[in-house]
Amino acid sequence: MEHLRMNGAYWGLTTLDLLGKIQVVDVDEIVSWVLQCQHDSGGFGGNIGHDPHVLYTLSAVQVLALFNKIDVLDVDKVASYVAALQNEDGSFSGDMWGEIDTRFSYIAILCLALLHRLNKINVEKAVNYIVSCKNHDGGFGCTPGAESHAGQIFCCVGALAITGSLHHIDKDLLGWWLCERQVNSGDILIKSKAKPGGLNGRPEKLPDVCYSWWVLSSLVMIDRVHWIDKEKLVKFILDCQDIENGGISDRPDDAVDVYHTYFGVAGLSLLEYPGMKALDPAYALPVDVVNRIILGK
Ligand code: GRG
Ligand code: ZN
Repeated sequence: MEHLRMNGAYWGLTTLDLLGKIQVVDVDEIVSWVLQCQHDSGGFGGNIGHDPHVLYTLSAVQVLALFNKIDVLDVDKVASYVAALQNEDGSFSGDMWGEIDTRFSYIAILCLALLHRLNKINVEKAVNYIVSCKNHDGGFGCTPGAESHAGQIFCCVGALAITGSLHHIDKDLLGWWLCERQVNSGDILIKSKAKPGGLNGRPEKLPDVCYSWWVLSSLVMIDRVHWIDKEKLVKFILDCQDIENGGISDRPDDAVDVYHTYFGVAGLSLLEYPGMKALDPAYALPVDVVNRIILGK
């Protein structure tokens, strides 16, 4: 996991914050480590000495946002790094090597929104590119014509939500595709040895706890979360917790990891499970953090 330690920091620390336990960590130590991962270009690597990429740049900004420490950054420098990744057709590359993906569109838009620098990119072109990745089933893929996948749908819906462009979505069509991700019966359920109620990422795939975030947050953003059985999903997530060490796995009885622990807790938060903070479905940060940064509250 060394190369994606910055993502791991975002997953672990946001989980702690949702559980009301963020005070157990040493803020100065974390902020100092985050800054050591920054390059002269303004972008961040996944760890000290690793190449910069927009994926880790967003996680770095999100970690600093959790601690109300965005002001340790040269905001314009970070924003320039992100903005320079926009291509002529409105799409975004992930880094200097040029891979294009709607994940990077979402990441760039979210990162710039958190830095109050959306004016540095062509938002209209960015939105048009995302819309060009919309499929006939109502979902979105990573590039135009690519298969709909719940992870990409989250990115595209999130980016459209942040830019006030959700009118480009056919909410009933997409809501139908998304709610069909709940696996309640059939061969897939037998294969996964899981109880009904978990969500998968596309048709005929196994249910997995992380889709409790990718699918559910999308359903919340398009106001169709009541189209799935929330109680069954809560049971599925809780069934994936290792009650001895506390972590959550992708499916019952698998090994736990910090990624699935975060997205399990994030799903429970969206499901209004008692005892956790609310998470913003588009900004992927606790609602109080988003209110402080975006609304200045
Ligand atoms: C700030 C929350 C946040 C995210 C940043 C990185 C990113 C933006 C979004 C990633 C979206 C995405 C593509 C998620 C899917 C991840 C995943 C489980 C991929 C596995 O895909 P397959 O096809 O697995 O290997 P399945 O489940 O289909 O078998
Ligand atoms: Zn997963």
